[in-house]
Formats: sequence, C-alpha cells, structure tokens
Amino acid sequence: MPSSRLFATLNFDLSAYTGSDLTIRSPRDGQLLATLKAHTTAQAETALADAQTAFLAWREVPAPVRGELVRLLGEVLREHRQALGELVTQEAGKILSEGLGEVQEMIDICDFAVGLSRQLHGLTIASERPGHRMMETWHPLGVCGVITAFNFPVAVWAWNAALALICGNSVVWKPSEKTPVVALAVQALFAKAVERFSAQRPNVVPAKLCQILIGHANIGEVMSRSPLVPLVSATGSVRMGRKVATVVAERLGRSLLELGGNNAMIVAPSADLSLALRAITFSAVGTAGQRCTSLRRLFVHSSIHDQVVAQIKRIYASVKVGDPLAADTLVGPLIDKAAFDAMQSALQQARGQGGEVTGGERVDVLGDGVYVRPALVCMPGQTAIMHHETFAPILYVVKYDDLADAIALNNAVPQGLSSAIFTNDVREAETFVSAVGSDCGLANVNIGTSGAEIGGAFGGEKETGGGRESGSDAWKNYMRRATNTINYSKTLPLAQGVKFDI
Ligand code: UN1
Repeated sequence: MPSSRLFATLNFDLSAYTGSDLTIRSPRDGQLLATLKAHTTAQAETALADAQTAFLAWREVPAPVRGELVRLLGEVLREHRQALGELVTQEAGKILSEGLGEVQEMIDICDFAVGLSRQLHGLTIASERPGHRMMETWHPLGVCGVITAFNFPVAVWAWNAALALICGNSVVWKPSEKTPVVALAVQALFAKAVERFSAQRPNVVPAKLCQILIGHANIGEVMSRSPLVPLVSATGSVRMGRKVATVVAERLGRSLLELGGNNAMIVAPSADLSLALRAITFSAVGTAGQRCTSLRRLFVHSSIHDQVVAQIKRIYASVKVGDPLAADTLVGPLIDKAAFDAMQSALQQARGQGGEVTGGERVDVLGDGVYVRPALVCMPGQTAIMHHETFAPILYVVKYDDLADAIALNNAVPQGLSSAIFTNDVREAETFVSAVGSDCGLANVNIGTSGAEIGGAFGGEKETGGGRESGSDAWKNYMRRATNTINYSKTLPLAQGVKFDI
C-alpha cells in the first residue's frame, strides 16, 4: 500500500482499523488504498463521553503549556511533511505541490496557534459605577466536533484542532468517508506529538484529547445531537451544513459552518492581464476545481473580453492534465466518477442555457483515475446553472460593461465565500472591497479567489454558512466569554441609576 511508508515510520498499525465498511481507492489510478471499518453510533457516543473527561482535565492546563503541545505537533508535521503530502495526493488526488502546501497550511496554523496560546486576551471595560471594574474572560468551551471534507482532508482539521486545543478543548474528528486514511495518519502524528510532550511533562495530556471517528453521516449526526458537544465545526456541502445547523440549533448549540462557494472574479479594463491569467488559471483549475474557493464565474469587461477568452482557451488547451505525483502536472484527477457525472450534467445544462463549451472532456491518464480537461464556458449572461456550485473545473465567462453590474452579478448567487477583482484603478478596487462591493467573506484585489493564507479569518456569508475559521480572532469560536463585574467599593450602586433600597 502506498501509504505504508508513513505508517511504518510512525509505528502505526492501520490493521486495527481494517474492516469492510469503507473501500478507499486512490483517485489517481483507482488502486485500492485501504478497506476500513466504520465506528458505530454507540462507539461515537462513548468517544464523546471520553472527550468530555479529557476536556475537564485539559482546561486546567495553562494555555501556554497547551501551546507547547501544538508547537510539537507543528514540529512533527515538519518532519513528515513530504510523506504526509504524498499521502494527501494519493488519497485526495491533488497535485503534490498542493499536497505539500496543505501540510504547510497545517504547520502555519500550528505556529499561529502557539503564538495565540499566550494571547487569549479579554478586555477591561470602564464601569459606569464607582469602585467597580468590568472585564471579559475567555474560558475553554468543551468538546469540539470537527467534520471535514475530502478536498482539504487534513488542513481543515488543523485549522480547527490547533485553535481548539490551545483554547483548552478536546477534539473529536469525523473526516470525509472519501479520505479517512490520511486522517488516520494525522492522528498518528498527533500521537507522536503527545509522546514527545509527555516525555518532558508526564501526566499532563489527558487520554483521548483528540479522537477520530471513521464513518458516514450517522457519526456527524451523533456529534450534532449531543449536548456534550458545544461546538460543531463543519466543512462541506450546503446540504450537509443545513442538516448539521438544524440539529445543532435544535439544542441551541453552536455551529461553525464553512460550506459551498461559487466564487467570481471581475477583470476590469485596466487589469494587468498577465497576472490575471495566472490567477484565473490557478484559481479555476487548481485542485481540479475542487476547492471551496475555486474560481467558477468570470466577469470580463467587454473591451478586453475576446482577448481574455482567447488566452484562457490557449492556456486550457495546453495545461498539463496528468498524474498528480508527476512534477509538471497542474491538473490532477477528480475525486471520483460521480464528480465527473456532475460536471458533465452541468456542462449539458450550460449548453441548454446558451453556453459555448470548450474542453471538459475525459482524459485517459492512469488506470481508473477520472481525469478531465478543464472546461471554459462562454455564457450569454448569468443563467440558472451559474447559481450552482459544481465541484469540478468549470469556468463560466460573462461580459460586462459597468462595474456596478459586475458587482451585482458577483453578489447575485446564494453563496458568499470568495471573490476577486483585477484592476489598477484605485476607485474600482476600493469600491469592490467597500460596503457596496462584494458581499463575500473574502474579497481580493489583484489575486485569485483561492489559496488564502491562514492569518486571516476564513469563511463566507449566505449559504456558505457565516462561520470564520483559522486566523484573526476566529479562536473566539472555540471559547466561552464571561463578562465579570467586580465591585471593590463599600456600597452597592445599581446600574442605570435604579434605586432599590431595603
Ligand atoms: C476549502 O476548499 O475547503 O483558500 C478550503 C484556499 C485554501 C483553503 C480552502 N487555503 O483555497
């Protein structure tokens, strides 16, 4: 098995997880990677109870000491970056540079979280009453349930886990049923970090601080229903997110959702076209169009439209579709045949709505791997199909004349994750990022829609779910806030001047 090198280095026995519930094939060539057993609903319940016990101990460990565990996780990830990146490529199909980039994203968030472990600051607030002080304290929250998708099979866990851990929480992770093997590898790497930590500080890290549950939607449902899980962080489809949000809301729990995107870019007349073309290509065909931040809609000013379309066609015809492990490949496989079918159905609908399709056909590369040439679709306007996210490399192009119209098109879809404008006109750039500009969680100028750094808050509005993960103050999602009013005077004045003498 291709992943055996990493598991052997880690002294990790995958056979403990072997069973007949999940058959995992590499999208690269269709080769069998593993057959795994799924956790049962009862096992999931037990895991949550164990996670609660772990939380009660971990919350008492000082935050900077919790940070040391995450620092060691970052260290272990650095040591295994190559092997883990290759395994991401094997199981998710993204090209090796992106597989390695994903591991780098894990390392980056670990570094960020280590710094944060000394900065979980609260405010001191001026009280209206004499001899009083108000302050805000941030406390650990509890068990954090993390549901992740196949396309970022490990980085999204790291965004959540690194922050949750320094915030004093325990973590239970349900990886995508399409990519559980690399998740098990990460679990083994985490165990290594714990081992290293415990050699210096025995009996500090509680057992079951981070657990993994392999399986289907039933596991996510147990997490969503359980009052032991104050926060469920879910990344994936709008359909899945709606279910999680509904079930969590029913018990008034907290959910952090990072769902579909339908990201657009505006290319204005003053754009630096050589930069724009590179950004368009990376955003639209990188990860074979299977990022939530992938570029799906392009609005090009009519004065440069034909020129831009001709150049994209030329790039699309020559972009290397191939083995994701080969150094010169830019477009790896789709995750599976169902993704190919969804792509073909979207192209069919686009044709029916007046679209002119170039590319999109299947390319024979390796074994049963499902490879496609990216598709460019010139549309007469923003028709119905463009309101849907199809997880495949399809780029719809529409002409515009007025910036206000292009911004309206950008905002006219139900999703609100990422967006970009290419312009050298400061008025256009500032308008795009202003209150009357893009309505997305990410609005970029002169870079593409995908490939965000971890330092910013990541997430989007509307059907994208509203959650913010990763950088900025996203850590606050993983803590509970207490407002404390302290009276150090010898009287008891009431707020708002209320008199209540007894
Ligand atoms: C996702 O596709 O779910 O901004 C996450 C990006 C990556 C993360 C994507 N840093 O494209």
